[in-house]
Amino acid sequence: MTDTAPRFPEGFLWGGATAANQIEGAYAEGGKGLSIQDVTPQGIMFPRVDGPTEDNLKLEAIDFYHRYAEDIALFAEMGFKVFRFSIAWSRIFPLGDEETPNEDGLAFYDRVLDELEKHGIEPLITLSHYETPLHLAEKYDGWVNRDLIGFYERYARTCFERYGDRVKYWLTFNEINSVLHIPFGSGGINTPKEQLSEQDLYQAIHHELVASARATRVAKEINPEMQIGCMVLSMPIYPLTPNPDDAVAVMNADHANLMFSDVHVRGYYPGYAKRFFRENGIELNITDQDAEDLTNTVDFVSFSYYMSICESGDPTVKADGPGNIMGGVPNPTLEASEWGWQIDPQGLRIVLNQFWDRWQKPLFIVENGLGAKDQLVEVDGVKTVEDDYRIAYLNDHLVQVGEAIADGVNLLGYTTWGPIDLISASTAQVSKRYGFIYVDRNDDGTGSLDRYKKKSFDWYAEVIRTNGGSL
Ligand code: BGP
Repeated sequence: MTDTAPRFPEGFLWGGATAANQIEGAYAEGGKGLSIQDVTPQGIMFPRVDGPTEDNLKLEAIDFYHRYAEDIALFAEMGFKVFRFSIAWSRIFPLGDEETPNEDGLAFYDRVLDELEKHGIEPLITLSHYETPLHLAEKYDGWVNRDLIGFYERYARTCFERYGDRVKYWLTFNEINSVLHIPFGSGGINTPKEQLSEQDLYQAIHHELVASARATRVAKEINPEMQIGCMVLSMPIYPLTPNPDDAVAVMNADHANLMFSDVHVRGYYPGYAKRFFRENGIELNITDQDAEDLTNTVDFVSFSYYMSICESGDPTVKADGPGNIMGGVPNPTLEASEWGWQIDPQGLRIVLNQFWDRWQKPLFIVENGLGAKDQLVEVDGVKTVEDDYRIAYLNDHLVQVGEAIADGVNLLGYTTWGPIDLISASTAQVSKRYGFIYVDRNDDGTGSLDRYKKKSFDWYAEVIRTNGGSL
């Protein structure tokens, strides 16, 4: 590569990413069953309640269910090449364990795909994005129960058969490693976290890994052109000091997360995982069929990236920074967002190199962005948000993505998180905004739901138009 070569390859997939429960609303329309999101009005990190309540903003969200055509047209105006969204499992199988899918739910995603096709936007679909059907959580304790493998396989097969000739890129589970910290939100595990044994947690993880691999096998049977990826929450972990104890702590913390992609890419549990199970009295029930299923490895590895953390081998050092769902020690050299997420553009280059070196599989950044409290203002009679802070965050991160590509990393694309304001997963509020498009909705549920372009809208359109040349 010469200095003048473009940093982003031709055909690079620029776009944005969302999840059904954070945009669709219409929680009880079209035959949809309840999902775990419908009973977590405070966000996925908080305890559940008994049923849907009025204070749960996700029940209406930003009404994408009815406004998808208008929203996709705005994405097209920015020049999106790809749009990541999830299918709400409980729209297709309202309870999760029934045999026949709900046609109304399937037809909704046909319409979304029609609209994307009209604008030449490639879909990227997440099959399970923190949206386990509530019935599966309540009756089976979510992924702790082996039966979920079969239910998920049926759901995945239904989606592949219906959409497999028009959708190339699929992700099996959003941020699959987050189940370590949010067992209900991520794995539909109804047993409260404090009462959940490590044995049950890792058995649940094993079931998800097998289900993911089975989905990959089924997809290839239906249409070998389909590309299946795993999706992990990524976070570079730095030693807090040069003390080797801290470096070992980093290695262990890395392993806890890397295991998920290692199994997805290699098709078996790595040695460090077996040691962890052995030393912690975890005896996984792995059948011969499971071991065989796991050999159906992924085509690419996708991940979210928001922040980095530090780790220390000193047990007296305080872990858990504010707003940090994955634990870790705050980095004294970095600034943080209003929610305590430490901003580290170079960390993205580090993760890209680490993942590429480790797996030599194409990578896909499927979430990155800045949650901020935006102020709607009027400029020349037009309502907008002057979100220079968001432009700076994204620009800095994309410069590092360019560096990683120059390092030789094979990267398929980049989708910002929440190209349109949506309901935040951790807070369940709308005021933690990520979008290029402002949605007039407030945390108290008021607002017209009208859409307005922010300053970053034109900025991102230019980045895409120049294939990164304007960065
Ligand atoms: C990821 C999730 C998303 C999303 C994002 C931002 O963990 O995959 O669903 O919401 O984080 O987090 P938050 O909405 O809490 O700001």
